[in-house]
Amino acid sequence: MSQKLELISFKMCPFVQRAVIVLKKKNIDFDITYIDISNPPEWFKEISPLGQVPIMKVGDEVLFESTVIQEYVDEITPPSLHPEDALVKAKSRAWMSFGSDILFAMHPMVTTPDETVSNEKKAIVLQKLSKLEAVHSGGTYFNGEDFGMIDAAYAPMFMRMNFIKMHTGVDLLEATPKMAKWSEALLAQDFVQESVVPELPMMYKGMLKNMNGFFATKLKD
Ligand SMILES: N[C@@H](CCC(=O)N[C@@H](CS)C(=O)NCC(=O)O)C(=O)O
Repeated sequence: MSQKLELISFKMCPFVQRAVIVLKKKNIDFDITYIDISNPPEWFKEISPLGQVPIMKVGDEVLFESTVIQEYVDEITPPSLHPEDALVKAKSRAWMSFGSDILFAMHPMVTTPDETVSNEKKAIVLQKLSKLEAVHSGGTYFNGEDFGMIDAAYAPMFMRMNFIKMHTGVDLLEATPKMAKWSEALLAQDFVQESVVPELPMMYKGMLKNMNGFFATKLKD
């Protein structure tokens, strides 16, 4: 690799974390710059096409969209973390995209003050998890015993589900045992634990409290 990669991040963002996991799993040296996404600097607004993190600077070029960044990092640092078989790889990519929909339902589930809306979002999350349960290999990771790109895409979601369980007692994985086992295997990996700032569990609790949504009423102590 000729140039050092630079990831632009927001500490709480699960999408940025996907790319960080791939970079760490592959032992790639990279820079990370944190911004406050609710008050982004001018230089960020100028270079981020959607005004979202993650973006990745590659020399003078800018990449956006977490899974695209994941794929780019994987492609320039062979061997790939994707399965070799084209069909298995295509299916993995489809289920990676499915994971983004779960993250998009989880955020309003915990932040809306409206109990009915929160319950509706929770039902969406649980229904999607049961679909995922049906297609999971039953092995340590999604496709079997090898950690892959799809595992990097889902680990940030499981980390946040674990924070929710830890801080509110709500266990989103209680009806999906393969998901619970998968989560445990992913969260035990050093490169997953080291893909976030150490204070993230407390930041997540602070976010639940500050957003004052329905899940704030469930916070322990
Ligand atoms: N589809 C995007 C989603 C990224 C995303 O939603 N990032 C959030 C932070 S976690 C963001 O930048 N939000 C600011 C905004 O949408 O204005 C991806 O996968 O990279």
